[in-house]
Amino acid sequence: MELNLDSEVLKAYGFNKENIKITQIGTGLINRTYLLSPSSTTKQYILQHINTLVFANPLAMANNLKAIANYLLKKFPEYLFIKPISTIGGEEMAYVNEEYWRLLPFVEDTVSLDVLVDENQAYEAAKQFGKLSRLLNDFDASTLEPTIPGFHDLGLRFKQFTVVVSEASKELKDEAKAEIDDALRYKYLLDFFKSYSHRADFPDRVMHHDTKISNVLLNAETFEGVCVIDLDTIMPGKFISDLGDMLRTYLCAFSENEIDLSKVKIRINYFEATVKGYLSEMKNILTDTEKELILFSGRYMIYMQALRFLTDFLSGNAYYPTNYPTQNLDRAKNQFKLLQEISANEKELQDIIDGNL
Ligand code: GN1
Ligand code: MG
Repeated sequence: MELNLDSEVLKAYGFNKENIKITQIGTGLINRTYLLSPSSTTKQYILQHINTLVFANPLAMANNLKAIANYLLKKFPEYLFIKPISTIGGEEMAYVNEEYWRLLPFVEDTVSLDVLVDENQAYEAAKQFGKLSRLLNDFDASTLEPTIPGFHDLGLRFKQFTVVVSEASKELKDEAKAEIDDALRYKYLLDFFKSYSHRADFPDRVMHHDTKISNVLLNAETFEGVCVIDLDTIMPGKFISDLGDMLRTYLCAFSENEIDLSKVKIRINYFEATVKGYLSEMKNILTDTEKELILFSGRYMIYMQALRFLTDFLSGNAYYPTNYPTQNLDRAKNQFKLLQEISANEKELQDIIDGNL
């Protein structure tokens, strides 16, 4: 396979192409990730190419990580925070041929899962993300720079959707008619959010913003949570971003790529495990308003992801890589089905939340 990796990048970190095994790994849609195994040591490394079409300001990303790493090291020295390794020139990232790369340590004896097959994995993952939020509770989120401005701003995502609808071809709009109708029908979720957004006890926190299961490392034997990874989108946000994306991605046994919608169902026990794991860290930190919005956080994130996939389909699949032309439309269908499942089980899910608060 063509690795698409300039040997100058390796040199920036003191590696030599001849003495290193390089494997492309990971399933992220945005950045390319490689596992480096130098023959001179048993240590392994993760090398990532940063997609600057998405992360237009890699320096903001590097500065955020540095500030958070310093804070955590000082206040919670035991906490395992995976921060990038500097180049031999002492830079946070390698800049080669107008592209940014960064190197991370590979954490031994851990696994990253693509699907959850046991509810304890949901508990452990939610606990890890909750723990990061708890440890950063006193960190002033306003000192961080958004690495993607408006990333989880539902109002902005809705606006982008309406603009794209007004510009898309009739053919694409006809194909996506049912999903466009769904997107408009669920707009009440945005209005509901707006009615809360100015409350004093609805703070901006330091959020990870990408809490899917593959972004947590679990112990390879016990499957206990070890640490969180993929820290590009750490920036200020509402608690909704982290808990909501866990609810979006942990409850169904099949991913957003599943096209058989009869398989898109929620697993109540995974819901309970996710809520329990998160609250084991955050119960005493969340405000009353945030506690009221626990179930809503899932709805917000699922709706936003549906809008993002649908918007991308209508604008010619410019953002999310696809394997076939209608994949982003199928992903949107999948997310709308998931949203419907949350509504159908609302009472039971809310009872679980209430029982754990
Ligand atoms: C992208 O690259 P990846 O797979 O970690 C996206 C997330 C979406 C996710 C959907 C920077 O994440 O917001 O939820 O795809 N990240 C960015 O699979 O857009
Ligand atoms: Mg990511």
